Amino acid sequence: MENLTNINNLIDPDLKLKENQHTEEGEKFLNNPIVTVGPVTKQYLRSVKSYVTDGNRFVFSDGVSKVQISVISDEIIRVRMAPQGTFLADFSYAINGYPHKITLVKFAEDENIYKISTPKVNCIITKADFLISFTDSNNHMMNADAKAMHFEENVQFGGYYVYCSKVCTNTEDFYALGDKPTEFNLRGKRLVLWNTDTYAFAKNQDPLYRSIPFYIGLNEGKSYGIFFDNTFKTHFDFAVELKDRSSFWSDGGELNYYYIHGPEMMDVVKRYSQLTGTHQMPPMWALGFHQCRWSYYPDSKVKEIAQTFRDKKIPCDAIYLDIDYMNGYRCFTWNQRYFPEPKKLLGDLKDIGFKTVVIIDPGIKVDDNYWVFKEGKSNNYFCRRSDDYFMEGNVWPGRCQFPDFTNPKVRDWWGWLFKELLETGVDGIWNDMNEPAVFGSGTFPDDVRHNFDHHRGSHRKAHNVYGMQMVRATYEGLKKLQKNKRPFTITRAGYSGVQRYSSVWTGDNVATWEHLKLANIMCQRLSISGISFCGTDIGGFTGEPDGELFTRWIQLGVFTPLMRAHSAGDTREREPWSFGEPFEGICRKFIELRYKLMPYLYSAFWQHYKYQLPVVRPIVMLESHEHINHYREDEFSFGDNILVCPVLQPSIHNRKVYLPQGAWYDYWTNQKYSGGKEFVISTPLDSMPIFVKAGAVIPEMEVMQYTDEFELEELFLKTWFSVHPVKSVLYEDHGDTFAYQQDIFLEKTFNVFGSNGSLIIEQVMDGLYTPRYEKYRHIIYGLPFKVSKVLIDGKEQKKYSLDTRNVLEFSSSKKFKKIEILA
Ligand code: MIG
Repeated sequence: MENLTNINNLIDPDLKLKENQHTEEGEKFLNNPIVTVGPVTKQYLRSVKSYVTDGNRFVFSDGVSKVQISVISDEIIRVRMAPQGTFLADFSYAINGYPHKITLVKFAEDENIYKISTPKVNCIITKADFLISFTDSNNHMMNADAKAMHFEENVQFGGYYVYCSKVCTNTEDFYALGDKPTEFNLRGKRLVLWNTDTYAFAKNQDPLYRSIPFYIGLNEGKSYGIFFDNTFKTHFDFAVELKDRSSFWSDGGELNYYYIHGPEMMDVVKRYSQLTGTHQMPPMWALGFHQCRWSYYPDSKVKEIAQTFRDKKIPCDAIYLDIDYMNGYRCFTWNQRYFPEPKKLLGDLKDIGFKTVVIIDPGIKVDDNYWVFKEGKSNNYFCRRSDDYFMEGNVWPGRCQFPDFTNPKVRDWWGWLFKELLETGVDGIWNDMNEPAVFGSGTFPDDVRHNFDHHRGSHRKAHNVYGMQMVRATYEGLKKLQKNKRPFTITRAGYSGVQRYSSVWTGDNVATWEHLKLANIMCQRLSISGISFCGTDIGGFTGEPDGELFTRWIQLGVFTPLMRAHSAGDTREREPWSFGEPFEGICRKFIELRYKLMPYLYSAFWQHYKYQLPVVRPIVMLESHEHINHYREDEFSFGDNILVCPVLQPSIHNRKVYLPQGAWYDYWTNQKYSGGKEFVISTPLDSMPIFVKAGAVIPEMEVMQYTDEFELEELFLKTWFSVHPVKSVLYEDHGDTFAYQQDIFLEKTFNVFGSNGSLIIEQVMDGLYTPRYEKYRHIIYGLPFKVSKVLIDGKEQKKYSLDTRNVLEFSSSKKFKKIEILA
């Protein structure tokens, strides 16, 4: 398989690039032959002639074109270009709000430049050639235009192709951009964002299902981000055309981007999340194990699968119904033959602790006897072509029409359609095919019109947000209908900001070891692209995994925020027991681990929601200054304190694992490591490399078969000794309501301090929630001394145990303030 980035090397950057807009169904590889035509027609900004200022906004003009530069916060600067001097209406589906933290904006000018400064960033505009660059407060260059911004008229549709081209140094690397199935470091790649249904996608295939026009540049240990908020088909080139250039451009819309300052990569991601929002707290059950299949039917089969989980004592919270539960694939209906009594079925599943998630696609069957079609038709809710014909296309139900989810009225209508499903007992909604996918043609033709929240546009403009607006309609509908209960949604397509409404999965992957590696990379990439709540089809959607591959995938899945096994209907059975022993037992052990770690994962989610920290954090984000880390893509940090390295190859007995600087403990053996280098770790099939940061307090719960199986009597707090102070967070709330947004939550911080003869654990509590359990069971590892005394809030605790490995155990009240363990 050829990586077409090489072919792209040959293209002269100043020639117009043309490509076919749509991928044929089934077409696999970085498809669209790129044809070069015609002479240069691009117009570049010329020298700056004048400017006006308006508070924190500055508009510069070359006489015709205008550029607006706005200070969004001390660390975020927005740039917009109007080729003919008129800006488009300012509207964005991605932006959730501005951080509003502007300390002081200064404006200065000399012979050659204008300079807009905040305490953190300078934006410099050269007068002679209109080049824009960004430096930090020490005047260190972070990001600079290589050429003036430019544009090219689109005669057919109106508007402009818009281009921005940046200097790229030979030490600069690139990250993020959503779901690309390629190396983690994007330097040397040219990529396109155009949501595409890509069944059995291949490594390097581009584009896939989601469009996240946000990337991170990392140069000499310093990071910045560019968020190109443009919903048209966008293009990114990271030193492909020219080794000293990175560029981004779009087939339409405004050249509108945010420069996001770091210098830490974590800061860039946090600030991107401040702009585009984070996930809400998911219902706790959604962090459990999910079992999916295309499709489980009839109802007896669904019950049998669910019951087998219980019989075999393999924890599971959710089971999915794929398209066959519907009547002729009509959304919001039930197949009478396979599911004659859906309410009873869902009730029975609920009785044994199962939540049920059902699929809903965007295509609505053209059928005048079908209420959803009738309502949509009579209210004029379906998409139309340029000359007002309906947009019709074939998907699962046959001939379909498609709601225009970019119309707020349509979203509202769509939201209420879930009423009956919820009354029947459905707990979550799975949105598929929302790129949107159409059989044969791939997607809608370009001329289809959309409301775009009253900012009107053709499908060229609305395509990349269609799926996001569908799942938004779904999420908002569920939220209204369920009142105070948290909705659970999962979507395939999305645009920046989709995380506010949904979790995502990476689409139709393949049961190969290469795909297991891609699964790991893609979740890390999505995570630093603002989408923490993501997962992959565990086991691979198409193709047949063997027991070993499936087991290794379950192990990785424990550490992906969404843990869902799924498979296509033409594959053999694919449940955790399908491969027999020893695989079944090992899968159970790892799914149990997921449940043990639930309080930890839930706390990591809180840190995402509240502090914009991604749940999964790649090594390069932890240690950007080490150049070799720019290429690491296997190991990652799961929350603050756990580092994992999945096993990604068959029949290996050990693998190299890099541990970042500081002390680490092997989760299984408690062996201590001093990080900052690689270690060879043994990897028998029933294990995987998991390390805990020294000084961490990891909260764990007793294994349950589903997240609310019983009330906890105590919570385990596992602490690993450290001489350096370390802070850990434990977050608790109702698990399924929005009360946390009214301060009904409990955030606990544990501060651990160790020395030669003592270990001190302090607890600080914030919030109004009271968990039901009363006690902590403390387990302390790695103590370098013999314990002679344990004090809890100054009082001696006589009851404790020490095992032969010097592991200390004792109980305390959940309200303790200070524990002292003394030699
Ligand atoms: O055309 O609903 O990615 O997860 O099982 C295939 C059937 C449609 C594609 C999804 C997959 C799902 C399947 N769907």
